[in-house]
Amino acid sequence: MPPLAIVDTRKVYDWVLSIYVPIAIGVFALFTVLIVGAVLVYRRRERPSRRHEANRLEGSYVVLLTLVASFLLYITFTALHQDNLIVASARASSHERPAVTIDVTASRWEWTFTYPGHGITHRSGAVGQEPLVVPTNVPVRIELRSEDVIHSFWVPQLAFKHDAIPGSVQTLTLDFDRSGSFSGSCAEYCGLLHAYMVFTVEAMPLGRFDTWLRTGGTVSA
Ligand SMILES: [Cu+2]
Repeated sequence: MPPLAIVDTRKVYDWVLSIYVPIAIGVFALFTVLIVGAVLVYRRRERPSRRHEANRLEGSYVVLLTLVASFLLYITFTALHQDNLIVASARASSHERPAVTIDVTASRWEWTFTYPGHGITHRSGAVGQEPLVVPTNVPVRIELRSEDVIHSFWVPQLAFKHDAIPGSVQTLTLDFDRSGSFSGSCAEYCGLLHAYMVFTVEAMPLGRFDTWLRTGGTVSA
């Protein structure tokens, strides 16, 4: 069975979050104002109001909440669908021709980064601190494997996380959109030294990356 391709879907979920967050802040602000306002306005009233029902007002809450919830469900499922389409098209074609393929193997408790055909192997985790070196602004294919248990490849600053599952190869196509140094770690508890399973991503322009690759990883990253 060919490996499953997963492409970068951060932007899709960034968009969903950019809609959820303002709505959440708006609702929070509205109810804070209403509660505080009601406390201030009615604090002097000694006897409770004799009105028990406010059908029109309550009805409008229901309509409003239903509309907001339907809208959020709609955009969430649209994003999920888009995500599936991206994954499906990446699987079906090779239109995302990667600039480089890197084998990333997780094991207790280290990461091994191999650049096939270039004789470069870096290791990070309980054994040391060699970085995962990647070029920026080109598709980078990562073949993610695990030698023992489930681990998870996680780079928080890039908002990317994916499980490494024993017995299968997870093919990821990532686009690193900025240069720099980003810390990563294993995000799935995998045993005693799980906390030591950390690594650094060094993202650099393609030209510098090519030099690094040609010289067998000897130029300082
Ligand atoms: Cu792990």
